[in-house]
Amino acid sequence: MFEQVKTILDSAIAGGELGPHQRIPSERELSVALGASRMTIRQALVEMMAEGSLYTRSGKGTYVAERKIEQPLQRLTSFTEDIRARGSRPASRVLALALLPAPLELAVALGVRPGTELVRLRRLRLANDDPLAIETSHVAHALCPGLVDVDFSTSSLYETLTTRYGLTLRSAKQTIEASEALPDERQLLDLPRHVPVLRLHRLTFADDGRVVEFVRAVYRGDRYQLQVQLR
Ligand code: 16G
Repeated sequence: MFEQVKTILDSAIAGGELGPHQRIPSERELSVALGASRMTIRQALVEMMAEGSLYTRSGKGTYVAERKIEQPLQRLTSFTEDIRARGSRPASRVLALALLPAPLELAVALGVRPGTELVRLRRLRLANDDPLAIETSHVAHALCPGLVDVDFSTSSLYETLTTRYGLTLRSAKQTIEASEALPDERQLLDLPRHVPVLRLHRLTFADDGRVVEFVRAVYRGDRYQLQVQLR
């Protein structure tokens, strides 16, 4: 029975009858309208909250969440491209942009000697001013001298690497894990309690096979959906 209630609500959201940030009817109203017990309604709502299609505001009711951002995994895309593709406005809050000598782990990942100068760019990524992800990118400074002077609040890293430094980004190796958010990540992402995050690591390669970028990213689990086509 609760699966049926979920299906009805899911289709109302998919069909646009219930739009993002719209308050849904109360448990009591839904119970009357759908002829299901309040316990059944609650079970459906709890599951939909866990899936990220609904959220609550304490004391104010239950609301429809924004549609998740679909990141296709078969193509190498940037955050800017993913956000623009859904008609939203990408931006960043630059949390750090500095040079650092490569510690061993990063040196191994990027295929450079430990101590090699790297650019480290840590950004809070926003779509229509909503925080969605924290990304920490590392690029060998020799590949992109002057990158530390770029204003990344509006610029795209991939566009900059391509147009200013002539690097053609060709492929990437990415790992994805579910995880709990750390307190500072939770705060930056404005993450509701109990919502998990996705941790992504990406090694991005140029067309000549060189590693260009090593990224550690934390994405809001309630706002992201990773899609892959299996053949
Ligand atoms: C994506 C990439 C990231 C890259 C960024 C560039 C992950 C998992 N993926 O988010 O590696 O640095 O795009 O975005 O982090 P930009 O060109 O909009 O700056």
